[in-house]
Amino acid sequence: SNRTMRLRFYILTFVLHILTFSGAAEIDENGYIAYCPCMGRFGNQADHFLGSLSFAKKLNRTLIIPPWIVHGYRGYGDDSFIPYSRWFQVNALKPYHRVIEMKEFMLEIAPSIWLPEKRYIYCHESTFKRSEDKKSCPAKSGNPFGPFWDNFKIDFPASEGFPTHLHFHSSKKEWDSVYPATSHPVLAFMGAPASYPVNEKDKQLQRYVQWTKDLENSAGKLIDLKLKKPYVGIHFRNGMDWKKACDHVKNGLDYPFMSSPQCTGYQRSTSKRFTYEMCYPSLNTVKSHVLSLVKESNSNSLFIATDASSYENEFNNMFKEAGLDVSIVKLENDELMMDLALLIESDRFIGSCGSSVTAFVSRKREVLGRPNEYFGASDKHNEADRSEL
Ligand SMILES: Nc1nc2c(ncn2[C@@H]2O[C@H](COP(=O)(O)OP(=O)(O)OP(=O)(O)O)[C@@H](O)[C@H]2O)c(=O)[nH]1
Ligand SMILES: *[C@@H]1O[C@H](CO)[C@@H](O)[C@H](O)[C@H]1NC(C)=O
Repeated sequence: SNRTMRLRFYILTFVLHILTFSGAAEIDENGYIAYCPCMGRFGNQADHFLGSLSFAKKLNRTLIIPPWIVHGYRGYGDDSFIPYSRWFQVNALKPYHRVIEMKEFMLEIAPSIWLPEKRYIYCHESTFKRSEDKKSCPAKSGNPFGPFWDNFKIDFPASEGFPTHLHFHSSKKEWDSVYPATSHPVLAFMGAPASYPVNEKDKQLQRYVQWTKDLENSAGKLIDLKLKKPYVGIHFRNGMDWKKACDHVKNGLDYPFMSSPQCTGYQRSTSKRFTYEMCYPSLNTVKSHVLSLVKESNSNSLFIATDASSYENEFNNMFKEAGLDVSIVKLENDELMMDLALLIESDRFIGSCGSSVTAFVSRKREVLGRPNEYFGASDKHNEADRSEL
């Protein structure tokens, strides 16, 4: 009947529509880069992401964007791999380079160019000795290595040990001569093809890391609701793990320690010494710095983000003694993304030299032309009197 004909026609058009538009994932003849963000928590993974993006651009291969690995209390369950697009816009990366999220790659591209039996994992030959059979990359041994690839049902039947002369700093030409895209369409690495902390030249790539509209809107609403502008944002680390890490710096260091180059400088010849006060500033140093910045910027609120104690009472007392009416805001729930967003939006910012969470904030502020300061890094606020702790 006429009706069935029409229905058939609609179904056919619908199917054609799907075929034409869902097949948006075109195959990149130049190949792909995949990696596990297997080192550290969010801040470290963000440093590695920028470096990997830069590496993919150098090789002119599409970067397969891995999910963030969230180290929750429940181990590595399904909710431990957060797609990049949950928090950030994938499209905002595209003006810089070609990218595809890992889930999409596995669904749309892998079936044509990365069949299960062709999934090689690439690592330095010297890494082989860490594997059980001494001739493969131990890509899936331990956490989060195994669970990460398992989450995408990826196994590696074979390993490619790359020669010692080849490393992440090698040129495109060198990489292409060892691994041409035609025979090696997907270079999958055990860890990020990048360094931590991120190279100085790649810091500016943070401009392409943009919140989703949803997250940006929520942050905006929260600022309108809770903060009185202008406001100072501070980030400090004072959990036990941080204190322990800083014990390695008791007497200061002349080489990079975690994210220290963000405040000591990247050039070895001109960089400042990384002191214990920069790593684990005393409460007095923190208070003195905050007070003077709040005064200097006529701020009405102080936003505090931290992994442990916020010293809210101490700050309240300090402002009261100084005769200042400054409201103190911190988020009650453990909301790292919202903390980051509110720190980025703050009028003035003081962070922790060694922290990669601070580094995420300060890089973004830098490309936005906003000022950054660091606890313990400016002599005028250092009051290394630790009696209050
Ligand atoms: N909610 C919240 N969590 C934080 C904050 N600062 C640190 N954290 C937590 O602590 C983790 C810090 O680990 P990283 O992201 O690796 O950053 P890092 O400061 O370099 O610390 P390390 O891992 O110890 O080197 C984050 O992933 C958060 O879980 C904060 O201001 N707010
Ligand atoms: C990189 O790849 C793109 C897409 O295939 C191509 O248009 C471009 O010319 C390549 N650039 C270089 C420098 O090879």
